[in-house]
Amino acid sequence: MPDTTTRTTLRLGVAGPVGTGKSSIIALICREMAAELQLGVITNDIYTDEDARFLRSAGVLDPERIRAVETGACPHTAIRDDVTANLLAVEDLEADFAPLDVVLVESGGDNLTATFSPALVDAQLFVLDVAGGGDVARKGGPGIGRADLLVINKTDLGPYVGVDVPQMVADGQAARDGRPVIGLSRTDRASIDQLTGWVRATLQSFRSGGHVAVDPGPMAPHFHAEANLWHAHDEAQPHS
Ligand SMILES: Nc1nc2c(ncn2[C@@H]2O[C@H](COP(=O)(O)OP(=O)(O)O)[C@@H](O)[C@H]2O)c(=O)[nH]1
Ligand SMILES: [Mg+2]
Repeated sequence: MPDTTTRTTLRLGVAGPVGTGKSSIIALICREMAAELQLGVITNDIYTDEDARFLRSAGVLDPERIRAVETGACPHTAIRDDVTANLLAVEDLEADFAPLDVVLVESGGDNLTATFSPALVDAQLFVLDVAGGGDVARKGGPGIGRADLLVINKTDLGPYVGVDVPQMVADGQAARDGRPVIGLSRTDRASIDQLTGWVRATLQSFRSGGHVAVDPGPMAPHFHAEANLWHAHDEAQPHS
């Protein structure tokens, strides 16, 4: 478990499937909050540093504060089973730019059920998008059910993809036992304010000792085409 008694930098994970808007949300938080908070970013790409390059080119943060961890074929492993490379990257960034308020860690996003280990992040948000279909929120899973925040992104696309956004948000809420859900769009100012308000409140609660890092739980068994093997990732059977 991270030592939250001596750290003042909140490590915030952003997980969710590819294309749901993780990099965009990190860019949004940087754009909205960089004047108020000292921020850093770690990305987890499979073979490239594409997410880091996208974020640097967005011009919302000093490019030096954005670093990529290249994770190989299994990005969920690097945020869950063996977090060493990520932890070193986070610690280096925190040391180089001390004192940071928040380090955002983007997951590689290879799997609907991949979540962060509490050994790496203090809090995590899980991102779904409206374009992925209204029924995804109902499917549950560790990230949807137990991440600190569920973001249902791209609500502006609802009318174009035939998704009832309020229903999708309600389904997310039903899966979460009272944990927060935000329906987000980069075109909806009120939703952006909700997101930055959540980041602010989570940092405050982390620093006052009121926040406990939770493990959303192991990911679902899944298939690795390259290894031609099924894996069940859990504590008893770590990834090899
Ligand atoms: N319509 C719409 N598109 C969005 C929104 N946020 C992100 N996107 C788009 O979704 C695509 C994937 O975003 P990205 O941040 O790269 O997703 P990631 O793979 O989860 O990091 C990009 O084309 C973004 O421009 C939004 O609020 N509304
Ligand atoms: Mg990305």
